[in-house]
Amino acid sequence: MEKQRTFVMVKPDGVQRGLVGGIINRFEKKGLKIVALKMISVSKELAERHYGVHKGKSFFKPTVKYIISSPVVAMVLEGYNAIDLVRTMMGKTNPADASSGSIRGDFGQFIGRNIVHGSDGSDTAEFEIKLWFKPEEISNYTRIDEEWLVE
Ligand code: IDP
Ligand code: MG
Repeated sequence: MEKQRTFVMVKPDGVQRGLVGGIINRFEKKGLKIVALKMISVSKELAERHYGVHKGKSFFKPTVKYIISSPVVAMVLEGYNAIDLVRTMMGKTNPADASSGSIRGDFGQFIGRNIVHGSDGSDTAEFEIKLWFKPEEISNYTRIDEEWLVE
């Protein structure tokens, strides 16, 4: 398994519904390491760049409006297979189709209020980490439980 970094965001509905701690706790308990973390009120420009691949689609404008509607909590998580692992833990895009036990499956009901974002591949992760964080906002450190996490 490859060590990776991925960009994760608790979206405005997650912040407003008091789900930030519970969501971060799931990732921490799984063994993912937080290497960057901040709350941001997102500008329209940043939201449009983040969702740039969806420009022109019917949900682009409403999604940008959603992301800028209230602060978000942005983070970089590190771990083995972190990109796919976070996607699995988030569940399918539409919470109505997401499995119970996943974040979207447990906490959401509507596709346009799906609580959490995670990068969908290594190129996307690199792009999104650079877009949301300055290099000095990312910490390189060893967690004391790392040797007990890995086989
Ligand atoms: P993902 O977040 O699971 O990667 P994408 O297909 O990349 O899903 O869509 C990005 C985001 O746009 C979704 O998380 C959701 O917030 C929003 N979105 C996608 N499709 C729809 C839709 O059909 N209606 C409303 N919002 C949507
Ligand atoms: Mg996506």
